Amino acid sequence: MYSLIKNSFTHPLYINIMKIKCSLKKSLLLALFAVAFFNLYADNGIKVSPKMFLKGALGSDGLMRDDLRSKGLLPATEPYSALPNFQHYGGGGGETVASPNVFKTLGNNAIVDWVVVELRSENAMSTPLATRSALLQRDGDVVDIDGFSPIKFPLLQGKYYVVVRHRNHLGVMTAAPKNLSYTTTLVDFTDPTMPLYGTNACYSTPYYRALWLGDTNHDKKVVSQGAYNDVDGLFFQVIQTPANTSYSLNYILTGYFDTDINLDGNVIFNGPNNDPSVIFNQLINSCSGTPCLPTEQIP
Ligand SMILES: [Ca+2]
Ligand SMILES: [Ca+2]
Ligand SMILES: [Ca+2]
Repeated sequence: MYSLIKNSFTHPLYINIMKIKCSLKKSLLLALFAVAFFNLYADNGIKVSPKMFLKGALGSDGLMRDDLRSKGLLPATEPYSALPNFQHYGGGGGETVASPNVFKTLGNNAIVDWVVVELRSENAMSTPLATRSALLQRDGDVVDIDGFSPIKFPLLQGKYYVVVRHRNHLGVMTAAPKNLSYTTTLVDFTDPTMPLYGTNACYSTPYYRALWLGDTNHDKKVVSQGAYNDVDGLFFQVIQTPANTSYSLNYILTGYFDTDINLDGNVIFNGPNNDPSVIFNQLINSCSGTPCLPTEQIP
């Protein structure tokens, strides 16, 4: 009997079965480890660090003004979900600043406004896959709700078109999909050498680029006069403000409004620092010195 048991343990069939079992155990352990490792990174998602300028806020010092922040006008929650002609995708929307201290940072990293970062699959460039509301610093860095981290998307590593948008500027998209991974990738929309999708997609000089300003009515075009122009809404808003009892064209309406084209916290129709004048100035100096009517180039 003992010999029979001993022989069965040393039988080649038994040894082969044990080898297969060990090998399966090893494979299972490796698979579990791989899943855990993947989840660890996938939890954080792919990371992108866009850089962009808004023409309406950009000064000659290469920084954007942060008057909305310094005047206490920035909303704690992103404004995009409430906008007409705007939709969030893939879990985006409802982002709120991590702490009131985020709006207390001064200098180059002070917050200018809320923006939106959007990703599109390399196989479907016309369809948004995921959006995320984010914060824009004075020096152009687009950061997460904590005021400094890169933007995270719950997506797998791969190639994506990157889009950036602002509530009264025209959005832009990269001409080619970008390799995005679990480590941060910089996508610099201020760099005049980075190809963008479309023609005259943004204001461009040999030294920098900035998103076209002035789409106060959110129709993806900047129009100074005639049908569907971006100035009439501003005019009526100023005239119809209840506090403007004398219907003055020079009334200064203070607040967080899409009609505040230069983002200084005031909607001004007529007089010093008025908002329509920045649309007219852009029109004159628009496409390489030739006047053009900017139209959003995102497919
Ligand atoms: Ca910065
Ligand atoms: Ca418009
Ligand atoms: Ca203004």
